[in-house]
Amino acid sequence: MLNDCLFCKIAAGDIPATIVAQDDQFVAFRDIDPQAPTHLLVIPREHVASLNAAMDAQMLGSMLLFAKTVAGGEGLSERGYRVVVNTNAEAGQSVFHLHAHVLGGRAMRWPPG
Ligand code: DGP
Repeated sequence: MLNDCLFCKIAAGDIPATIVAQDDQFVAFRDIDPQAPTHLLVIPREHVASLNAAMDAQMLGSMLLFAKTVAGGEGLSERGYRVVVNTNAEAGQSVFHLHAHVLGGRAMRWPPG
């Protein structure tokens, strides 16, 4: 755990969040500024700053499976959803603890903004 990391604190339960699923490796919670009717964040409990810093293929694969499971739990499997990993400045990453956005509940446009 990184002492000054917001998402490490959420994973540890030190900062409240609306948690929808968790296991020993990952936590999924509702984004504080939702961009779609369903907007969840999936984070690893382990501190990894961004996708650039992620080297553990098992963790990355399991994180994607976890995102799929929580999307299903939100009823999005059939109608569709989007999983987004913003990485560094031009992608708009604002919290430097790896996270996957799970967005759904409305039609998504392409290309993304
Ligand atoms: P990104 O811009 O990709 O780094 O996404 C960070 C997301 O984190 C952004 O959509 C807003 C969300 N967020 C920031 N602070 C908090 C918080 O304290 N609680 C929750 N639940 N979400 C937060």
